[in-house]
Amino acid sequence: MVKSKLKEFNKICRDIKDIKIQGARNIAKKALYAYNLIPTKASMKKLKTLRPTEPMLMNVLHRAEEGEKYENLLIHFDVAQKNINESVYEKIENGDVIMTHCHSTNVTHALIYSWKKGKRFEVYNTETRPLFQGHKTARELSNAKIPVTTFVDSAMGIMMSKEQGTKHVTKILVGADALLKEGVVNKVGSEAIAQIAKNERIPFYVVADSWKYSPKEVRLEMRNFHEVWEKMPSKFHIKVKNPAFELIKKKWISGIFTDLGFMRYKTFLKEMKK
Ligand code: RUB
Repeated sequence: MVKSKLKEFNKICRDIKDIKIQGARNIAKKALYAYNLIPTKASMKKLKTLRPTEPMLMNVLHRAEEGEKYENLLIHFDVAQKNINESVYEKIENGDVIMTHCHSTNVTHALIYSWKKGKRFEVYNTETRPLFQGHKTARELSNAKIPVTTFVDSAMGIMMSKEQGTKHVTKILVGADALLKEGVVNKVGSEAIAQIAKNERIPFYVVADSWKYSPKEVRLEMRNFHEVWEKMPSKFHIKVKNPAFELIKKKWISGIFTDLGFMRYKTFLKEMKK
């Protein structure tokens, strides 16, 4: 029994480290589950090293360490998502063309909820190289019968304007890894999207659990270049950069949907300071 728990614990750690478990919410939830399997100081230490740039992971582990019950912590994920779903539903209008980037559970769940509750819209999404999390987004939404069109990442300009047969995007919803004083950290490409959105006068919204807030700075994760160029011939000495995330400065953000409701980003930061 203990051996099988250890095996499961180690597998979760490997999967988080290898990005097989991805997205801030999934990582935090799975790490919490792993800690509940083996609630020792050593396992806490190990879990904290897996993705130190994810505040939600750190926040839930810290709460567990402080003695908050596993069941109560788990409830937070669902209650937060329920509140997010309601406020996203309120904002979506029939006929919207909603753009999203990467894969965010907070975003896909809110879109699926809104669709099931009767809102009719379509989604444009990026494929999100190099790991193609956009495929996961497209599959989830399509399974829920939401019309989806996937674009190559570099078509983000075309995606947002009315060119080459595309419709004009009416809203952008992206998830978040970290909610910081200066802005929001999310998948690389997010700030470029936010800047184009500003030019095109498209509202750019962030959808995220408030437990992604961090009062401290967060280092941005640089990932392995093999994700980008798997078998580079050894005769080449080409540097490859693979930044996974970037900061979207708060001036580009039109508003944020969290478990506290919909508000301007500045207001959200004030709430977090209370
Ligand atoms: C995932 C990503 C997601 C956020 C939010 O990047 O940038 O938008 O983590 O996700 P990666 P969620 O796949 O490289 O971890 O809403 O699921 O917490």
